[in-house]
Amino acid sequence: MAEAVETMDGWYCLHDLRRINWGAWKAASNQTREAAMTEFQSLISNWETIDEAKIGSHAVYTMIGHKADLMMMILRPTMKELNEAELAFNKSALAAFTTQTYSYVSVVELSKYTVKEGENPEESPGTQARLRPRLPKWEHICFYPMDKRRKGDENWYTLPMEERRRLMYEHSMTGRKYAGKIRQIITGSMGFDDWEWSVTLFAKDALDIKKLVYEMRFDEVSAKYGEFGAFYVGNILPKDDVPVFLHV
Ligand code: 76R
Repeated sequence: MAEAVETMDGWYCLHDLRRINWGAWKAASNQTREAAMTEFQSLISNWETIDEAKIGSHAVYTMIGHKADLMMMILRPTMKELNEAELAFNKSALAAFTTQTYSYVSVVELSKYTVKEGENPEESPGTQARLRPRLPKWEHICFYPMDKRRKGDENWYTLPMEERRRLMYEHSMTGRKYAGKIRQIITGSMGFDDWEWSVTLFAKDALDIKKLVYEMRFDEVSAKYGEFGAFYVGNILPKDDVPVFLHV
C-alpha cells in the first residue's frame, strides 16, 4: 500500500454559516434588535480578546448569495473550546433569528510533502505560527470543502509518495504566485466532517480568488484528483459595522 503522508495539526476550526430570518428580525421590536446587536458585538469583543492573547482566532464575514448571510470562522486550541464558542453564539439572542445553513468541523493542517530531508519543520517558529494562525482581516473570504478522488485509475490514495510529492510541489508553485494577494488556510477533516479538507482563502481583491482557483484547476493534482463541494464567498464584517449590516 502507499505510504501515508505525515501531517502537523494545529488549532481546531469551525466554519459556521447562518441565514438571517429578515422577516422575523424586522418584526422584532427596536429594543429586542438593539439588545441582540449589542450582545453580538460583545461576543465578538470576547473573541478579539482571545485573538489578541493568541489563544484562538476568528473571522466574521457577510456572505453573498442564497447559501448564507453570515459566516463565523472560529479557531480554538481544543474541540471543547470550539464547542463553547459555538454554544455561546447559539445561546445569544441573534441566533434565534438565524438558521444554520452549513457548518464544517476541521483542524488546521500542514502536510510534510514539501519538507526536505533532514528538516524538522515542527520546531520552526514559522510552522508554529501557521498551525495557530491569526486570521487576516482581509476584505474577502472564500471557503469550500474538498476531497481527493478515489475512483478507478484516479486514486490519490494509491499513488506512491514520490508521485504525490511531485504533484503537491507543482501545486505549491502555483500557490506561491499569489503570495501577498491570497492567504490560504488548509484544514483537515477526515473523521470530523463530510469532506477531507476545507480550503479558506482570504483576499484583498475578490478577483484574485477566482484567478487562483481557476489557475489551480489546470494543475495536475486539481485536474485529476480534486473534487469540490459548495463554494461560499463573502466580505469582511468588522464589529463596528454590525449595526449597519443588521439595520432594517
Ligand atoms: O504547506 C505549504 O504551504 C507548502 C505547500 C502546500 C501544501 C502542502 C500548499 C500551498 N498547499 C498544500 C496542501 Mn494548497 N491549496 C488547496 C486549494 O482549488 C483547488 O484546486 C485546491 C484548493 C487551494 C486554492 C490551495 C492554495 N493544499 C494542500 C492540501 C492538502 C493535500 C494533501 O495533504 O493531500 C489541499 C487539499 C490543498 C488545497 N496551497 C498552497 C494554496 C496556496 C495559495 C499555496 C501557496 C502558499 C504559499 O506558499 O504561500
